[in-house]
Amino acid sequence: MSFYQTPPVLENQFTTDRLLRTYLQRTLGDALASVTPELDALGALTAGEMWQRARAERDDEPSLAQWDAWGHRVDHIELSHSWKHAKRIACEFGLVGTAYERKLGALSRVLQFAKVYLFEPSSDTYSCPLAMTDGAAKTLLTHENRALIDRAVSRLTSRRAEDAWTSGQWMTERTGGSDVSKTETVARLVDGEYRLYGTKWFTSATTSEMTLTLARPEGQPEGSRGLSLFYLERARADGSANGITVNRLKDKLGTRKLPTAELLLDGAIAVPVKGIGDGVRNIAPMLNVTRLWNSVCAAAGMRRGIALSRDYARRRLAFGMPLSQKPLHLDTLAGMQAELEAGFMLAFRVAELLGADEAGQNAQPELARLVTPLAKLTTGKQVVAVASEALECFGGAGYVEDCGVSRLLRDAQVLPIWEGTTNVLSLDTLRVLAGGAGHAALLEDTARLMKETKDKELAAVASSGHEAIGRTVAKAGELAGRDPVAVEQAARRVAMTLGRSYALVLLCHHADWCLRTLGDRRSRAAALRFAAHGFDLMSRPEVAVREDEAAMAME
Ligand code: UCC
Repeated sequence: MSFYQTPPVLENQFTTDRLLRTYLQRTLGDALASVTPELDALGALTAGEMWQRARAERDDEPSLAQWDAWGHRVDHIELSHSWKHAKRIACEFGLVGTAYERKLGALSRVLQFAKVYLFEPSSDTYSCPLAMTDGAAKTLLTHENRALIDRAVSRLTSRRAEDAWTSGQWMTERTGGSDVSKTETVARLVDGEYRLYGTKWFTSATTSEMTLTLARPEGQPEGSRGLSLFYLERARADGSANGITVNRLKDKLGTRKLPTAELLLDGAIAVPVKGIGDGVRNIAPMLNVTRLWNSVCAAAGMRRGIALSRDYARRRLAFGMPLSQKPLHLDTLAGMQAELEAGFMLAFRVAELLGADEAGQNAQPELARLVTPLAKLTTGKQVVAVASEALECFGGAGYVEDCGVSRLLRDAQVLPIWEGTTNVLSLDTLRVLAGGAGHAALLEDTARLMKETKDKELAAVASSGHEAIGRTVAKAGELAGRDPVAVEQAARRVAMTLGRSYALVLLCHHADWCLRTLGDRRSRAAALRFAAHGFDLMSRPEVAVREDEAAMAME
């Protein structure tokens, strides 16, 4: 009889996730019991119906109809079925709402992001509009714009799919996605209301009911301070388009279900969110929330790749035994799991800090400001590497579209790009190091975590992480004072060292808790393995060969 390989099976993604469960046991304590049924249900859905749908409907992509049969410009974007389905699930489980209901007080963000972590890999990137929706609600509340809060926030956080809105975040123009200060969109005051004119070059989830965007009111200076933050709705009160036309949908490597469009704004009516000027500073609350979503979604992508690879390793026989018994394959899976555990700790630490800040308990804004870009840039790189390994775990089958694994890699690749590339976030890290108390807060936090880590080996490894952070902060400060080119050149190594070292210290702390409380040694193994992968990238001498290197880079 011919051989046919059995495909991988996903079990309930909550009940089978040791990392998520031990983390929630430690952080939520007694409150975990009350939310377990909800997480259990979402874990079943994401492994079952949602995952099957995402695979079965992989060719069902959004489409744009610009004209109707009679020649009217309509710009109708038809969404994939899985997106319509995902909206209902997102509302039902309160993927955004959980954070604003605050039933778990300071830990509400942890619960919310546990849901996001379960939901994301089967959502066909519906997590993108949810991230921006969360960011928009947070931004409107931060700026205390009462009229806009009354208009939008209950819709953005609603658990009823019939009422719920999502939001866009329209920042990128042809002039650049990183250097937003060059934004060309103009805001013109016409009969007492602002109208926007310009082109938005990448608008994710273009079907959202509202958006936050940047434009330069006429007469305002160049640069990001002359920009203002605007709120606008996609349709006017009579249902007609709000001066928005869709030029085309982007043909992207991944996130194929996400309708990303180029838009023309031709008199779109918009409302300033927080007066005129300082648009970049005013949109920052949104950026920080979406960067956290990005980090958690990166961890979620790693987890899904590992869950599939692990199941497959038990089924796939080669050279006389299952892959799960092959030392080298186990070593590969262990390396992937170690990266996940560290990235997970980093991403969820940001969620803890945001939740604490929102609940007014033990708020550490300087630490949050520094570790948000660190988590995003660290996990964004990790997920691409881990997703690539996951494909390789399947051999040729992983490279074939209907296997369902290849999408993980294509979707992972956006995570180090949008919401700030690795280099832009590395420069943001330097900006934070130069400007505030972030590094002192980070060292204080790692010192505390280190002290609470009792296992000898874990404590020693945590201590190396703490020391690497201290050395790196000192080196960056010294370079900044002496040689601005050298510090910019080293920015990625600085940021990666801080991100990976902090992740290591957090993981050692968690592993120690697992060891002492549950007698479980697996996170300990993950911490030691992650340390062996390397966390201090600053050992390379900065200088001397700089000119040669610059020449070598370009030729
Ligand atoms: O990609 C996009 C949407 C995709 C969907 C997202 C879904 C994500 C999750 C889903 C997972 C599946 S929208 C485009 C995203 N674009 C970006 O992220 C922009 C990247 N570029 C930067 O971040 C740059 O660093 C800029 C734009 C911030 C640099 O601009 P400027 O003009 O040079 O900015 P400045 O002068 O450095 O900063 C202006 C002010 C400063 O404050 P003041 O005025 O008090 O000195 C900064 O400290 O803004 C402050 N600021 C911040 N504050 C800048 N960044 C931040 C921040 N992150 N937090 C707080």
